[in-house]
Parts: sequence; structure tokens; C-alpha cells
Amino acid sequence: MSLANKVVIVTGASSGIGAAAALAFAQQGSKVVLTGRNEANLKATEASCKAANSKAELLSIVADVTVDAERIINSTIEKFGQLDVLVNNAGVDANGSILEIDVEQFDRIFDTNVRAVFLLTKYAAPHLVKTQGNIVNISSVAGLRSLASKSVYCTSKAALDQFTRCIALDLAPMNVRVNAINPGVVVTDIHKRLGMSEEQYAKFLEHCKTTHPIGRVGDAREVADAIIFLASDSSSFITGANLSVDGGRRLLCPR
Ligand SMILES: *[C@@H]1O[C@H](CO)[C@@H](O)[C@H](O)[C@H]1NC(C)=O
Ligand SMILES: *[C@@H]1O[C@H](CO)[C@@H](O)[C@H](O)[C@H]1NC(C)=O
Ligand SMILES: *[C@@H]1O[C@H](CO)[C@@H](O)[C@H](O)[C@H]1NC(C)=O
Ligand SMILES: CC(=O)N[C@H]1CO[C@H](CO)[C@@H](O)[C@@H]1O
Repeated sequence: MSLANKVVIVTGASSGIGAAAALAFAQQGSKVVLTGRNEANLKATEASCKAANSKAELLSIVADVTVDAERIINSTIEKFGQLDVLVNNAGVDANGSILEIDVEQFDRIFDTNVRAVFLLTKYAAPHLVKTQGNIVNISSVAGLRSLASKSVYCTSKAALDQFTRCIALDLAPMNVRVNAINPGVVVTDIHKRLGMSEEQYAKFLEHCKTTHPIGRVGDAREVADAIIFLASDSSSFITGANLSVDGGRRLLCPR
């Protein structure tokens, strides 16, 4: 399908990959529903979508995916009458070894990265069946590879990948495709939100030149381009896939 006039929900559109994806859909002429918790940041994304395409029809919903999943879907249908694409992008990161972390971390990460995606998908599915639409889940290289001090995050993303495949099978007979993207390190706020200072973050990005074979970290736009591909008819025979957008990060092993 051409993405023009398609109704697309992007969760976590207030920053990072979500903001880049919302912008990319607006450029395609889609009707974009932007959701995020931070109203000011959401407004900023909305403004950049408008700047890129003054005719873009947008609906911003200040919402927390862990509590507002049904409201997000309902508001979308009320405003646009249909839903074609759900981009499950909102996610949170966490670190700490099993000796350090508490139960609260597990509940918080699974609530957003897994349970909220389940809820959004559940409420969206009947509408996607009507339009023969599709879902793109934003996972992570951490869903495919194992990292120290990241057990909860890695496990949540592995769960997301497996859910993607199972739901792909549930919805394939209805011609609804479901795919995941597994980005490597991409420049967004997600790491600084974990408490890294600017200096630590700069050091981390420098270090990433050695952990990503292409020799650099990714740009949110590069992930957005892959989202557009999976959301469009260009990928009409692809379902249940995990598409790595990671500069080769997943391939490395120490030597
Ligand atoms: C969403 O719409 C459904 C169907 O009309 C309704 O049963 C449900 O209460 C609504 N939920 C919310 C949170 O708006
Ligand atoms: C997580 O990472 C941040 C930034 O590197 C660090 O300040 C913090 O102590 C870490 N938290 C845990 C529980 O290890
Ligand atoms: C996306 O992943 C989530 C798991 O977090 C899953 O609940 C959902 O069903 C997936 N979406 C699809 C359509 O696979
Ligand atoms: C966990 C998993 O299914 N990973 C798959 C991701 O995609 C690659 C490439 O298609 C597969 O080889 C993996 O099995």
C-alpha cells in the first residue's frame, strides 16, 4: 500500500526513533496519531511533522501506554474512522546486575515494553483486520543478543520478538502483517534517561564505534526508513520478521 492517507499510530512519538518515524509518515502523507507522555516534546514532534508536510493530518494524544492503550485506539477511530498501521515504539531501558536490581525494575520495564504492547495490539487488531493493515514492533539488538547488567531489558525485548512472531501467525490468515525492527545503538535520549552524564554518553558513543562494525552509531532516521519499508506494500510478503538495523552489531563476538 502507498502510505498516503493511511492512519498510523506511533507510540513514543515525543522523542528519538518515534519522533523520526512520525516525521517520516507525515512526509509520506499518512494521517499520523502521535502519542507520548511529554506534552512539550509531543508538540515539538507535531511541529516538525507540520513543517515537513503542511497538509499532514495529525492527532496528538498525551498518554501513557501502560494505562491509556484502549483510549489511544478509541480516539484514533473516533477521529479518523480507521487504523492501518500500529508502530509499537514506546519503550524504556534499564540496567543493573541481578545482584543490584529490584522487583520494581522488572515490573516497570515489562509493563511498558511487553504488557502495553500487548494491550495496544489487542485493541488495535480488530481495526487492522478491517483495513488489512500491519504492525511494526520496535525491539532491540538486546532482544537477540545477551548483555550483562541488562537482563530485564534484554528479556523484555526477546519477549517482544517472540510475541511478534506469534501474533504474525494469529493474523496472517487475515492478511495482517506483523514485524519487528531490532535497532543497535541509535542517538536518542534513552541512555541519558538512565542517568548518563553528557560526558559519559559521549564516551559511550565513542566506544560504540568499536561495537558496531559499520564504525558508528545509528541515526533515528535510519530506523524510521526501515519502519516505512515494513509498514508499506514494499514489504507485502514479509511477516514475523525481526529486521536488524544495527550496523552489524548483532554479528560480533569477542575475539
Ligand atoms: C473504547 O470503545 C469501546 C467500544 O466502543 C468501549 O466499550 C470502551 O469503553 C472504550 N474505552 C475507552 C477507554 O474509551
Ligand atoms: C545504570 O547506568 C547508569 C549510567 O551509566 C549508572 O549511573 C547507574 O548506576 C546504573 N544503574 C545500575 C543499577 O547499575
Ligand atoms: C508486538 O510485540 C508485543 C510484545 O511486546 C506483542 O504483545 C504484540 O502482540 C506484538 N505485536 C504484534 C502485532 O505482534
Ligand atoms: C530470534 C530470531 O528469530 N531471530 C531471527 C531474526 O532474523 C534472522 C534473520 O532472518 C533470523 O536468522 C533469526 O532467527
